[in-house]
Amino acid sequence: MSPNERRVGDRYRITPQDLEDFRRDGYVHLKGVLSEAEIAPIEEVYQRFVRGEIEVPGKDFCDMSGDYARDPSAFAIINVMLPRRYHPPWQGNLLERRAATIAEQLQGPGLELDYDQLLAKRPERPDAVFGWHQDLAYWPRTPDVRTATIWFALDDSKVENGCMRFVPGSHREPKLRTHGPLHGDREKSHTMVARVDEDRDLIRCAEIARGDCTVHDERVLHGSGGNTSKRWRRAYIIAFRAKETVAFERGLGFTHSHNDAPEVLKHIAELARKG
Ligand SMILES: O=C(O)CCC(=O)C(=O)O
Repeated sequence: MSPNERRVGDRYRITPQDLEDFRRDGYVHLKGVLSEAEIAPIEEVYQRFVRGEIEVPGKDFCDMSGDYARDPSAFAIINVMLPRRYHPPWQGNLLERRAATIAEQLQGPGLELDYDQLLAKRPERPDAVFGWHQDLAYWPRTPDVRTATIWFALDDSKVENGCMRFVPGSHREPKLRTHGPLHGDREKSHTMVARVDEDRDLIRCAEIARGDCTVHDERVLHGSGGNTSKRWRRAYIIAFRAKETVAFERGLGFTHSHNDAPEVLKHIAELARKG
């Protein structure tokens, strides 16, 4: 089925092979989720965020490869948390609607949009490395952990500009890997890193084209390398989780904002560690 045939209104059709890949590897690559014409209005808003024209308060505009003290002009990975909160007209946009249909086909009914995020790697920033991690290490565990995180590419995403890398099948390991904070502690920077043995673990680079996405679950190990190219590597991420899980998170005061109260973030980290 061509991408044209897969896009039907708000829906993107998943094949049995996609489902098999997702279950076996913990992630799947989907081609042509948006057409070039459909990307244009999204890209226009995206660039306003990158240029700082849409106000994003506090730590929700930060560098995912550095610490919070870094000046925006020095950001290697521009991270915007919860863009739909800071630009409400984005709520219900075409990517959100299509992504919801993808999440449902891969993980079943009863999911809702938990958070969105923009991650833009500046050109010629070999330090724009996103450390290895499993998303569940950041989150409280709930009875229904189903997650579908849509990672949508606004640029061709290749090894040289820091595409996503996965350890396929790692979502089936019985325990999460140990994670530690990248810089000092979580107050200084949000990022945590898991130990991955790059000689022993099977690593697959997910090179995908503009308009494609990968979808990953909550347990698969993933990260990305630096950007040594002269091009940006821009991603728009939308994560869906079980409705009850999202309600539980919100009940704790956890919204995925880096501005959530420090005691909430500490509590979440404790819960995540206990498993
Ligand atoms: O964009 C990246 O390099 C990392 C994204 C990521 O870790 C995620 O979406 O869970």
